Amino acid sequence: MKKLIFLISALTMCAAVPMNVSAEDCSDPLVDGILANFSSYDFNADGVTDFADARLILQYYAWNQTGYIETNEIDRTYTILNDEVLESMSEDVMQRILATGNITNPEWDPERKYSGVPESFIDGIEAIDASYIRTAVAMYYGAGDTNTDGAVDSLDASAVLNYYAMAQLDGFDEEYFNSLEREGVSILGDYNEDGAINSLDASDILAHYANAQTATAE
Ligand SMILES: [Ca+2]
Ligand SMILES: [Ca+2]
Ligand SMILES: [Ca+2]
Ligand SMILES: [Ca+2]
Repeated sequence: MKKLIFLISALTMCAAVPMNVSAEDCSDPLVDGILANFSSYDFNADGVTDFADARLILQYYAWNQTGYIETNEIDRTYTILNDEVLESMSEDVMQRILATGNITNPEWDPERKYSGVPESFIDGIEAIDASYIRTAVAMYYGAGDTNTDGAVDSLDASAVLNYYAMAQLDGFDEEYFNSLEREGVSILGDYNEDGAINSLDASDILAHYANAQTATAE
């Protein structure tokens, strides 16, 4: 259980995951470095670098933590690692992760390296590396593009509404909680940056989309 708590706390560290993803709010040389070489973090080689690639880092980390590579057993407390993600982990993916996935590493700024985070949680491929990649992905696509397809449009608005409706009604079921859709909305869904993800964001996204359509038509 201790490991899980660290995993979650690493994901919510400000330096790694700002709620507000504009560049001025979280300029970080490590994030800048990822953005400068963005395609080399496409660990599953599907042509895009997105939150799924950040998850692969978490998966790799969980495997190391639980000895999966040795024993073929998975600690199911890492519920974010669903079967679909597990199946996608091939030798090629691991090689790519080993090549570029260690964002915080022994060459990292020593002043920051030890500020509250144990060294052993930094030098290897860890949750904090996933956090940096997630932050870079969020900055690359920007607020509102919850499905990271490069457009802020009606698909994003309906994903936000779906998230909001579920949060209001029954809460998130396990499948939705583990989904990339939920992850994308939770990170990029606060389009109007008021600290909440709700129908206002959906309507602002639709307004943005309508304006963009009008601008294109003119
Ligand atoms: Ca990818
Ligand atoms: Ca690291
Ligand atoms: Ca989108
Ligand atoms: Ca909002």
